[in-house]
Amino acid sequence: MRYLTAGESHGPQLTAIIEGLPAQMPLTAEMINKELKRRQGGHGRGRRMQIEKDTVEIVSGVRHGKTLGSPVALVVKNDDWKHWTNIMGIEPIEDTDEVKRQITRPRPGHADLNGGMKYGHRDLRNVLERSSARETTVRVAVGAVAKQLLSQMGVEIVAHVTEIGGIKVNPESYQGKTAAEIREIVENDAVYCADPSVTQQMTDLIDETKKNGDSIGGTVEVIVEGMPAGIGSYVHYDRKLDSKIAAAMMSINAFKGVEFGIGFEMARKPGSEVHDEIQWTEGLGYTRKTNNLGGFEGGMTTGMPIVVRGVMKPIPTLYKPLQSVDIDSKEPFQASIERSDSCAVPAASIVAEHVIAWEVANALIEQFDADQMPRLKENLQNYLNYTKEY
Ligand code: EPS
Repeated sequence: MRYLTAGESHGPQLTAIIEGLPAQMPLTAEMINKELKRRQGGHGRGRRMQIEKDTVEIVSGVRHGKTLGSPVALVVKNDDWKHWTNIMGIEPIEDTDEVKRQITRPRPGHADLNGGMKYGHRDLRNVLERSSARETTVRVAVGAVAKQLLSQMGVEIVAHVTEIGGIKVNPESYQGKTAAEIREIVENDAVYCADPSVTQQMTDLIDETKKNGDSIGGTVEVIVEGMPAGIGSYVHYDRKLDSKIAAAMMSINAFKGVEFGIGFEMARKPGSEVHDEIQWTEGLGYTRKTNNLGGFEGGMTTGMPIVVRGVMKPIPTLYKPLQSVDIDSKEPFQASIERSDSCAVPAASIVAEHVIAWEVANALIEQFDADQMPRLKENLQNYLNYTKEY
């Protein structure tokens, strides 16, 4: 499967085209809208989220609630567009106030300066409109389609926030819980945290940060349950599924690092305390005593849950701006102030869940004959039976 997205943050709409979905998969806009709403939530979001009520329109590839096997096109309209029709107008405009309101003071940490140099833009709005995390809306819509495929295959995926600005969850609080149980907790939590005992501290810190005109980052974790062993490949670097997942995590705006299982802790432990011992039981097949490697060996799934975390830097748009340089005068100035969120880590956890859902669904589609949903399910079941007895 593959997909492409298009759209500027304050343009008329976001668009995605997905190619390669199996036919006969149930799909409705309602399934996608539920996820779009979750992405808009989470304590720390700014005023834009009160303007937008993201909903998707499926404009091709689906008939009477089921996929046709043809490309699926998704559209999410930007409600804010009505306030930006001049500044973001598609047609050429005269030298009006809008043209004079150019952005020439790049924000440190954003794509502004490097993007301006790359494409030769003197108005940095031409960069920030596309580099904005607004684009993640339509990637969540695409991921929601992938999640629909996963749910048909018995694969469950959930994301949760594990740290905000130094306040960490206690993993023992959700240890042993299934992805579905974690989802239940997260969906009722203000910062999408699976350990509600730290929620208040996190929301207080976000409020305090906002008051100071600052921003904070954090970490999110994605758990995928129900993946069979041997998905992905060890034979070539670009077929390793863990590397694709890592790339997907890094593709989320403001993400700077990824780890699987016990992650960077592996650097501090001997092999005997890292590798997951193998066992076999009648009915269950092969399992591991631990899951320190986060569900991957040799670029392939082990059959244990996939556990992957990503770190998000603090959002670079600050109400208390940092030092920058005006690209016209070359004089030192404070960076531009744009409306922004003080913390988008909870929202980013939803994005992480969806971009990883896409990679996992795509890996299943690549592994099995997947032109139509019933055959895909049958192939997966046969493969699961085979791996148990292998
Ligand atoms: C963003 C800036 C803010 C965020 C936006 C991402 O938008 P605006 O400039 O319109 O206030 O709200 O996020 C979204 C619109 C969204 O849907 O997540 C940025 O600069 O990246």
